[in-house]
Amino acid sequence: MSAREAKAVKSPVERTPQALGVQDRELLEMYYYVRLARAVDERMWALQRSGQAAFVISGQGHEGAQVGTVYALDRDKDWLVPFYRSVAAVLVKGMPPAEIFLIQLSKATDPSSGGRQMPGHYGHSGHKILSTSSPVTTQLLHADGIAYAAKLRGTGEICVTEVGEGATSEGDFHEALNFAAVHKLGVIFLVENNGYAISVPVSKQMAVPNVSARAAGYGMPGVTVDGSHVLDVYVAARDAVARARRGDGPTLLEVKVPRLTAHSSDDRQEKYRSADEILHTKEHDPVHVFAAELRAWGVLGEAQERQIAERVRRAVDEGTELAEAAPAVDPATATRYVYYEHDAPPGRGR
Ligand SMILES: Cc1ncc(C[n+]2csc(CCOP(=O)(O)OP(=O)(O)O)c2C)c(N)n1
Ligand SMILES: [Mg+2]
Repeated sequence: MSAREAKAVKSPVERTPQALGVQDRELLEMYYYVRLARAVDERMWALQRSGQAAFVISGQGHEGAQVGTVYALDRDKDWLVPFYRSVAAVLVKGMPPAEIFLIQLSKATDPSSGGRQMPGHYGHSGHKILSTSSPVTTQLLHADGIAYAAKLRGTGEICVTEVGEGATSEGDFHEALNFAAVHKLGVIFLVENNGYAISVPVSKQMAVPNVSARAAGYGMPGVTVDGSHVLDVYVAARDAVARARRGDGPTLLEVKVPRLTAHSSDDRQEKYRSADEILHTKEHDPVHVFAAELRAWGVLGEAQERQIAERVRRAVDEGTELAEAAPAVDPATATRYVYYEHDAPPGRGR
């Protein structure tokens, strides 16, 4: 075990999976998704750098926060209202890598928008993933709407929505949290705090160290967890899900995560982050920290590691091939869903 891994296994919360009632099978499934999300993300960059995709907005570093949280949902019944870094979240919710690459390549069969949205704007009606808008923080109000409808209809569905810490400065954040708390809605507000809003550090965004401190002002629990420790995220999310399911209302779950890439493929983070900081951020990489923890708990051996790596490699390669072979969008349909089409089939442009 390297010095970095030895440091990593000392979780601030010395809790074991057994004590928390989490089975090895569940931990290994979460680890698979963490690894899958990283590999899908790396492939997205390769597609962009080779000129096939226009743009990448990465989830690298956010995998532990998203896998730990979405894994706590009933993935068939509940809803996800994602943001642009939600690669891991949409995978856990059921979107296969091939569909992520269809979105990335803006193909006609892209399930989010048929090639109409920018890459990173995830949505999938079949998997109960709400379509993503470009203005940050609007999605929190959509999550409230979903949870309010579920409450009125008595369906028992709950909703996770994701947002960055910078976006919590928007007025929509206040409105969404206040409304959810007043009406005791089953929403989990997952704030993925990666320390930056593009180039703006969190210290210029807010005068409190943790976003979760704001929860008290709305009358809901606020929790801050280290996103490198996936088990800790999962346990916090499990508590929030149980509270929402009981009808006791929303939770503000802040997960501190490392931003392991530039903001997007259009950004150069070396302009505003020192080389030293970029290097040290890697110490919090959830892929390595979680793997070290699983080994220390005796959950992950070499054979399983190899098996998981092979499964991930196959899923990413097959997904890329499927997406690359898929048909491009027909330019003649560019205005579809924007303007009324007289001769469109029912449901198209009407
Ligand atoms: C309303 C609005 N303002 C500004 C932007 C441009 N913008 C896109 S992402 C972003 C930074 C958001 O930072 P944060 O919420 O911390 O999320 P992160 O990208 O760090 O995950 C900004 C300012 C936008 N999309 N919408
Ligand atoms: Mg941020």
